[in-house]
Amino acid sequence: MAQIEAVLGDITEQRVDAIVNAANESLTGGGGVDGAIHRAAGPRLAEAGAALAPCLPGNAVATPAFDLAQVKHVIHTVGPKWRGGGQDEAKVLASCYRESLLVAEGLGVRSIAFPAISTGVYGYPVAEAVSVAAWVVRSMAADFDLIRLVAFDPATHALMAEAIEAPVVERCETCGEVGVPILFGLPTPIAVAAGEAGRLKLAGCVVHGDGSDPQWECPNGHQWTNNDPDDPRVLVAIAEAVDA
Ligand code: AR6
Repeated sequence: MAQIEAVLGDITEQRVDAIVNAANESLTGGGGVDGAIHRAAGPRLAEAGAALAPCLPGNAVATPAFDLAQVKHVIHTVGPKWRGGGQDEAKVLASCYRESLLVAEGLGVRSIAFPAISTGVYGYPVAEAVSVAAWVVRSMAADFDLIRLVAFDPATHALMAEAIEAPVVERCETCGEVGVPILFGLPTPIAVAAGEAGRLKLAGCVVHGDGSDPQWECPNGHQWTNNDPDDPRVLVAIAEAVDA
């Protein structure tokens, strides 16, 4: 299970296997953190990026880190532009973190640092953005040694520190009680113990996988789903229930 931390600093100064770049679709550089990474990595980064472009919002691709000697890989992802929140911005942003971690995993990366994707030029409200970031990295922490969220200003840093510690609280819409996550499939002995202790609900092996499966159950037996089969909060809740 990775250590997850929030630090205040410059992403180009992190000593990790991979850093993530908040890029644009051209992958040839830009302003903000993208500009800083391209300046530090040198002109070969833009050449390597151009060969892989375009990278659509929510996707991620890797290049070498070139002149950034303390880092092996730069993983480029393109965040969503904020358009008020009704254009699937949260899903695209979650995808940026998920896809970057999947690319990293494929490269054998054990430690990785992320900037606050989309919170600069792309205008995503910082509190909401770092909350999405924290849920996704927490849901995928098992595959890494270190996941670091790097803030460039103290306010973002404070929000990141809060988000990585935030408890999962999911309330039943029917009765208001706090729900526990539902785990499908054959449970491990530890999951059976967590189920017996009431920290999660064990369900059967019949899964539809189309978003209709319930994800939460309250003490009064109400079950519900938020219609997002990839909701990282469910995965975090299950991991924490089993780990407790
Ligand atoms: N280290 C860590 N974080 C940084 C650094 C740094 N050196 N510099 C800036 N930040 P932004 P976006 C923070 O605008 O919103 C580019 O032009 C910054 O304070 O870099 O995803 C691309 O080419 C903010 O919190 O990225 C795209 O066109 C965060 O990084 C567009 O901007 C993200 O700000 C992408 O916009």
